[in-house]
Amino acid sequence: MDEWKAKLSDVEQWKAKLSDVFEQGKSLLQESLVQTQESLIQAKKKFDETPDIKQKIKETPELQLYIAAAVVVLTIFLSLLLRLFKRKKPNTIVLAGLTGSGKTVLFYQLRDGSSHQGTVTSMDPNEGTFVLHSEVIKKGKIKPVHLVDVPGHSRLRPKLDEFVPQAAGVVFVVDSLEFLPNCRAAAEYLYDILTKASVVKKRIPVLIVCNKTEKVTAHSKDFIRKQLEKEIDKLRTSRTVISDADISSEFTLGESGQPFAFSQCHNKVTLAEASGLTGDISQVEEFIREHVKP
Ligand SMILES: Nc1nc2c(ncn2[C@@H]2O[C@H](COP(=O)(O)OP(=O)(O)OP(=O)(O)O)[C@@H](O)[C@H]2O)c(=O)[nH]1
Ligand SMILES: [Mg+2]
Repeated sequence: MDEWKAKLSDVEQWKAKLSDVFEQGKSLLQESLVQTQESLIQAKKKFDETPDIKQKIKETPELQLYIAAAVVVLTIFLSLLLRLFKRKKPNTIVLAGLTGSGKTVLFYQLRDGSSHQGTVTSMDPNEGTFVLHSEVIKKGKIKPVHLVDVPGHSRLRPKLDEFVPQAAGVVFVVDSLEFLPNCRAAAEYLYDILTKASVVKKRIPVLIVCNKTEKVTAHSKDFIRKQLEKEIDKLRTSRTVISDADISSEFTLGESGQPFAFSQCHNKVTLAEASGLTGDISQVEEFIREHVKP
C-alpha cells in the first residue's frame, strides 16, 4: 500500500513539473510573438518613411532577411519543379515484326554477339537491359539499352502497347527471303504501329530492318520499301472506310491525294539491311545509338 502511495506522489510531482514547463513555454511563445509583432510594426514604419525602394531595403534588416528567405524558398521550389518536369530520356528499343522474321536472333546478336541458333517461336516477350555487345570493349560510361523483343504471334502483339509508348525507337524486322508471301501481313502490322497514337504523337522513330540479307535470294531494301508503301497505300483506303463508321483514335497516314511514302510520316521511318544470323547488324546498332544516347 505504501509503495502505491509513493508511486502516486511521484506521478503528482511529474504532473506539476510538466505543467510548469508548459506554462513557461507558453509565456516564452507569447513573448516572442509580441517581439515579432513589434519588430514587424517597426519595419513597416521604417519602410513607409523611406521614399526610395532600394534605400528601404538597405535600411530595413528585417526586410533583407525576408527577401533572402523568399529567394531561398523560390529557388528550392523552382529546382523541385524542374526536376519533376525533366523526365528521364527513354532507353527502350522495341523489336517488332512477323513471326519468323528474326527478332530473337537479332536480340541475342545485339546482347551477346552470337545468334543462339535454334531459337523457336517466342511465346513471351524477351527483354533485357544491357550495354550492346559491340560496345562492351569501349571505354567510358555507356548507357545500357532496354531491349524488348515482342513475339510476332498475333495473340501476343497487344504486348506492344506496354512498351511502345515509352520507347526511344521501334525496330521492325522483315524477312527479306520470304518477303512476298508475307508482304500484306507485314504491311498490316507496320500500319498498326505507324498509326498508334503514341508513335504519332511522340514521333517515335521506326527502323524497318530487311533481315537475312546474307542470302543472295534476299530482296533488296528498295524493293521492300516500295512494296510496303504500296500495301500501306491500299490499307490506308480500306481502313479509313472502316474507321469512318467507328470513330476510333486511329491516325491517318501520309498525305491525302498522294500515294503513300514513308517520308510522309511525322515520325522518322528509315530502312536498313541486316543479317542477324551472321552478325551483320551495324545499321541496327547505329539506329539504337542514335536514339539511346550513350
Ligand atoms: N538466313 C537467315 N536466317 C535467319 C536470320 N535471322 C533469323 N533467321 C532464322 O529465322 C528463323 C526465325 O528466327 P527468330 O529470331 O526465332 O524469329 P522471331 O522473329 O523471333 O519469331 P517469333 O518469335 O515467332 O516472333 C530461325 O530459324 C532463324 O535461324 C538471318 O539473318 N538469316
Ligand atoms: Mg522470337
